[in-house]
Amino acid sequence: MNQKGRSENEVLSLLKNAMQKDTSYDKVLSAMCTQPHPIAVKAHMQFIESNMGDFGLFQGTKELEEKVIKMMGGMLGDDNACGYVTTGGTESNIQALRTARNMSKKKHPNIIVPTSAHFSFDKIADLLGIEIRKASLDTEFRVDMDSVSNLIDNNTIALVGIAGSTEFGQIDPIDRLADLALSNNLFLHIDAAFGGFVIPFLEKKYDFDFSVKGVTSITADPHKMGLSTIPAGGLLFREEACLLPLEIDTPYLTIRKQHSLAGTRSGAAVAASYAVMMHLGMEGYKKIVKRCMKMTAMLVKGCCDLGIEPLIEPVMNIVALDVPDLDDVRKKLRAKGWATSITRNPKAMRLIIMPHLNDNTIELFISDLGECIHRNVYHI
Ligand code: 0PR
Repeated sequence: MNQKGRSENEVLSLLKNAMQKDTSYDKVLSAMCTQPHPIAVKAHMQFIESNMGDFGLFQGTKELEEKVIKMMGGMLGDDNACGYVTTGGTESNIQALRTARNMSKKKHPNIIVPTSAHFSFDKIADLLGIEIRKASLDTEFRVDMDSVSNLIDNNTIALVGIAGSTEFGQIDPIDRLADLALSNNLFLHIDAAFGGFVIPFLEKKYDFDFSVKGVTSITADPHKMGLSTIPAGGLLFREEACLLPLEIDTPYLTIRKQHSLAGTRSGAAVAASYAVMMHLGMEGYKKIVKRCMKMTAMLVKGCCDLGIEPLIEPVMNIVALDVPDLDDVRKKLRAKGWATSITRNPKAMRLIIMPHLNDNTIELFISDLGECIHRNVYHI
């Protein structure tokens, strides 16, 4: 740090320079986050001082958090669900499995997740000392039920289903996982970090939430398709009792107990989530998802016209494309400003069609993709 402080203008100009190196979202097809809704930004600024780590001091924000959880519960099939606003999908997944572990009291616990599970589950295995068993997928990248059944043993404490997998946007057969969980007396956690704010608004209906008997907890993130600010994740439990194993005594705070993993945590993101959910309502999110799905269909059609097929018919606004010479094509696209991503197995181009995109961007991307591929053919 400098001995002498710099003027505000100087500092702001340093920030401006730094920001110029950040990628603007215009050509980003690799992100599950997006530009937050303007009302979320306003609310975030308004509550910038609020700390939910000591919510006795911030009763107003605490009430907003309760309302966010109530709205999310309603969206996810149980008005009476309980939980809290986390820092994101990783914290929600950690905390859900921490509850499962603490409730089970098994000495050598294991959990079964699909191989499509987000890497936060590998962090869970390491942090919580839980063995993580990976069930294989079917040809449509849903978890294979036989594989899950075969992995269950006396030390299994929980099953995990993904509703909106990170790489393929696929939804596991949650109803069948729930049957298996119920018959084996297991905790069932659903990772809908991305899909939580998408699936309820799709034309096609999927059973993936608390409306399915046997689902114990759900991760769903306002800071992804919820259009809130970062850091806003959501962790919901069907039963209030599931919060108890997370509680820790906090004798010197204005609150007696705390159940979050983070200590100090953002009240601003809580207010932002409340504001955007109140403002958009179910209808508003439905419109946003409809628009993203329309762009997704447009992208798939354009790619098919180029001879590039998706690995599966997209279930939500995530597309995995079978692009020849993938690494080379992605490099060329990057040189044209496009940020794309990949799936691991099989390796394909992964694109997420978020609300910050528009029809023109999709057309431009298809045209640039065509150019990059044809240039490859020409070189051969
Ligand atoms: N569960 C699922 C199904 C996810 O897709 C993700 C994140 C998480 C859990 C973890 O959520 P947090 O990152 O909020 O802890 N999926 C993306 C990923 O890690 C997130 C992302 C966001 C990636 C923005 C890129 C990006 O630019 O791949």
